[in-house]
Amino acid sequence: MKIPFKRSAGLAIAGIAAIGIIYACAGQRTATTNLVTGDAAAKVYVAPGSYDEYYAFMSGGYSGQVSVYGLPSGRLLKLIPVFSQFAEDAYGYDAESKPLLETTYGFIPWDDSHHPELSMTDGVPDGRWLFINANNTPRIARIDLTRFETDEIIQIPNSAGGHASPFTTPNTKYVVSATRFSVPIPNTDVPIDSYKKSFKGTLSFITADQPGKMDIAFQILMPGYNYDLGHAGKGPSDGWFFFTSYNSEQANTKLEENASQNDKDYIAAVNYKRAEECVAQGQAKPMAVEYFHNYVDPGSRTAKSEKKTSVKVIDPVNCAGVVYYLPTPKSPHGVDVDPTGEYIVAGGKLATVIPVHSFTKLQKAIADKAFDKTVDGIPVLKYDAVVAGEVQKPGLGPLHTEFDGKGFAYTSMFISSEVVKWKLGTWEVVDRIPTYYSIGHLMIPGGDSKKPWGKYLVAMNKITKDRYLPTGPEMAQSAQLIDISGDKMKLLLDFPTIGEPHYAQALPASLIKDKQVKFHKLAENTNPWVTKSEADGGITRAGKKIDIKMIAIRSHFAPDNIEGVQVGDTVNFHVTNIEQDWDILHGFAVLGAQTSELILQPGETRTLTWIPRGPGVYPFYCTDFCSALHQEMQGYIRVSPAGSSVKLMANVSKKAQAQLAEAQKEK
Ligand code: RUQ
Ligand code: CUA
Repeated sequence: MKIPFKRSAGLAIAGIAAIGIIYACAGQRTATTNLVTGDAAAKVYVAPGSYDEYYAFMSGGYSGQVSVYGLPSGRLLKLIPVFSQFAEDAYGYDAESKPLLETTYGFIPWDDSHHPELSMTDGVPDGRWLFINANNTPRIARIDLTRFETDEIIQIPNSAGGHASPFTTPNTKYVVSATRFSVPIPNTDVPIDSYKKSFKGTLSFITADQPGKMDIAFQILMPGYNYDLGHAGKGPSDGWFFFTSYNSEQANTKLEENASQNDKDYIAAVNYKRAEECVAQGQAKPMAVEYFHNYVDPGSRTAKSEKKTSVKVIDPVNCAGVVYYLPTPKSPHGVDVDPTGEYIVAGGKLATVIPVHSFTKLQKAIADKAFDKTVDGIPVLKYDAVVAGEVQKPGLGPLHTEFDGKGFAYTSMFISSEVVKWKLGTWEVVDRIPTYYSIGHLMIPGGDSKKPWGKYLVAMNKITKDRYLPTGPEMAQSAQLIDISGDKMKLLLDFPTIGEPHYAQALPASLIKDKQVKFHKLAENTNPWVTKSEADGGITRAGKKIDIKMIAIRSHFAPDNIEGVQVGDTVNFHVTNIEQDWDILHGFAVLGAQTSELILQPGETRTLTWIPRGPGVYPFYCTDFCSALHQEMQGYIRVSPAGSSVKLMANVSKKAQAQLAEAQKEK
C-alpha cells in the first residue's frame, strides 16, 4: 500500500534553521502538516570532526551483520560482520575467522540476524558487549565493543528459528533463545500432521557473562507453539523472563488463517531462579545433542570450534512453578518490561488494544492459584487476575514497545504505520506520529532497560517506497529519528539502513569511545605463524603444502620474491602487519586467488590460502592505500610445473636465508 504524500516545500538549510516541509496527505490519514519543523536540521547536524552523541547498533536482518550508526547524525560508522562472510575484511574467508561459522550443519556463510542486545550491569547497558541472534540456524554471537568484532558464536540445539533471542538478564548472567518453529525434539522423521503430538518448543538460557565461555545452562521444554520474542524482568520482577507465543492453535499449515483463530495466545512467564533450583536438584534431564561453540583466542586472534554433546532439559511437569502462561490477545509479537519492572507490555499483532500485565498481580494470581487450566504441566492464569490495564484504540498492529524513563511508553503500529505514545498507569494515548512506512521495531537508547536515555527514538521501517531517490525495484530499508524530549514527538531525520533493520540498541558514546583498542601488541601475538620482524620471514614446504611467513609494513612486504612453488601445491600466505600504530592497515591479494583479500589490523597475523592453477609468475599487492608508496607495495610469486627443480626461495633477510639454507641442508 502506498500512501501518497506531496512535498510542497523543499528542504532549506538556512543557517541550519528554517526547514519547511509540508505533507499533504490523501488516503486514510488525517492531514499532517509540518512533520519536520523548526530546528530539526540543527538537532541532527554533527559538524565535521565532531562526534555523535550515541552509538546505535542496528541489526542487518538478512545481511546477517550488524551496522553501527552515529546518532543523531545517522552516519554509518562501521559494518560488523557476524553471521555472513564479508569479503571486505576476509571475515569467514581467512583461516583465522572461518571456524566462527562452523555449525553441526557444516560451514554456514549466511544467516538472518534480528536483535542486537547490549550487555547490562544492574539492568543498564554497560558497553562491554553486543549480542545478536541468528534466526535461521539458531545461534547467538558476542561482539566485543573495544574492537567492534565478533568474538564468539554459540549454536542452539533443539531449536529451529532462534527469533526470541538474545535478550539478556539484568546482569548478563544469561542471554536467551526461544525456538520460533516447534519441531520434533529430538528432531526425527515424522509426518508433519503429527504436529500436535510430536512437535515441541524450547526456551534456552545461555550463560553469557564470561567471554569465551558461553554455554547452554538449561533448556525448558514447551508446548508446540511458535515463540516470538522475550524480555527479562527487572527490579521486582528480576529472576523472571517473559516470552510471547502464538499459534496456540498448533496449526502446521496455512498459519495466516489457522493460527489466528484464538482470541488469546500466551505470554510465558518463566521463573528462571526456579529453573536453576530444578537443575541443582537434578530435575533436568541430560539429553544427547550436538552443537558448536566457536570463539576467538585473544592472543592468536584465531577462532577455534568445539563440539558439545549434551544439554540439560527441564520438563515443566517435573519442575512445578517454573513456567506460567498469561493469556494475551491476540497473536502477540513483542513483549516489553517497563523500567520499573512492574509492567509487562504485549504487542498483540491482531489485537485491538495493547494489553499490559502487572507483575504484582501475577504474583498474587500464582499465590491464589487463579488458574483457568493447565497445558503440558503449565498453569494458565486468568486474564483478569494478571492484567493491569489495556491501552484503548492505540492504532492498528501493535508490535513493540520501548520506554523513555519518564513514565511513557512508545509502541510501534505496523498496520497504521505510526508510533503511539501512551502513559503507564493511566493507559491513555497522549501522542502519535506517522512513520514511513510500516514500522517494525522502534528503539530508544536504553529503552528496554532500567534507565532509558529518553531523548531520541528510532523507528525502523519495513517499506521505504518514495522516501529516497529510487534505486530500482529494491529500495534500502529505512530508519527515522524522532525527538522525544518534549511532549510532542518530532520527526528529525530519515536514513537508509543495511539489510533489514529489525531492531537496534544504542548507548551514549561516552560509555565506549575511550575504551577502543588502537592496535594489537605485536609482542603479545601468539599466532603460530606470526612473523615479528623481516628476519623471521621465510618459506617452508611439507609435502604439497607451502607456508610463507611474511610481514607487511609501510611500504613493502618481506619476502616479496618467492620461487619454488609448483602446480599442485597449496600455498598459505601468513601475513603479519607489524605496524604498531592506530588505523594503519595493510591488505594482501594475489592474482587469481579464489577467496577474498586479507585485511590486516596493526599487529595481527592472517592467512590466505591459494591453489595456483598453472605455471607462471603471479603478482601480489597491498589492497589498502596505506602510504604514499602504497602502489609500490607489491611482490611476485613464481609457480613452476609439478616436479620442477626450481629451489624454494624467499628473498628475506640474510639471517633468514642462512637459516633456510641450514634447514635445507639437514633434509
Ligand atoms: S521482529 S518487527 Cu524479528 Cu524482532 Cu518484530
Ligand atoms: Cu600497505 Cu598499501
